[in-house]
Amino acid sequence: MLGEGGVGKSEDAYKTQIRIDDEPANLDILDTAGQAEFTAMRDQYMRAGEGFIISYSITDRRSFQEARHFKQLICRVRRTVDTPVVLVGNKSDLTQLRQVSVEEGKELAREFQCPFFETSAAFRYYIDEVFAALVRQIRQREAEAVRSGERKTRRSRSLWSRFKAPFRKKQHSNN
Ligand SMILES: Nc1nc2c(ncn2[C@@H]2O[C@H](COP(=O)(O)OP(=O)(O)OP(=O)(O)O)[C@@H](O)[C@H]2O)c(=O)[nH]1
Ligand SMILES: [Mg+2]
Repeated sequence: MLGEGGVGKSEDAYKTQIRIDDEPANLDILDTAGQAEFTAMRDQYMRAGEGFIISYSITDRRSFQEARHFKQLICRVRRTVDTPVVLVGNKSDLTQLRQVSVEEGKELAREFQCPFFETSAAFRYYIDEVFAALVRQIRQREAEAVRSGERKTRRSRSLWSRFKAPFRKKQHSNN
């Protein structure tokens, strides 16, 4: 979960198993902080993550402008433009406070070549769709990697485990 401070990332963060397209998917979501982050840490999780939800708030134009920076960071750290990403405009329930139009969101997603959703974490609108879309992107890349004989996905999984290891003790999850 990437995005400016206050856009609503933490409302969606959890670790769980869900079924997507009749196949189980283990979601292990890292809720990052929008502000005051150590760059070294950010580079680590950007390298380790399998997919990214870039979120902004439709009530905060600044957070929308920041979305592009997060995308650029991902590309730079991973040295590829081909990373599973979903763009999310959150707080869609706050229509009176809207500063970013649906069209602008769609336009940015076209630029990123990724799926786009306007969500309300508060009302759980389109949250499941976001995770399903991200998992589909990840699966698509995995299938392509297998076809081309790469073993990249296994490597990125172990990177993720290593990255998460120091945090595990603090969590109440049982692995
Ligand atoms: N109305 C409305 N409020 C929301 C929504 N999502 C989050 N909020 C509220 O927005 C505020 C910020 O949400 P957080 O989840 O803490 O934001 P964050 O992106 O995690 O922010 P940082 O942790 O500072 O990076 C909280 O008061 C949430 O209750 C939403 O969809 N609609
Ligand atoms: Mg947060």
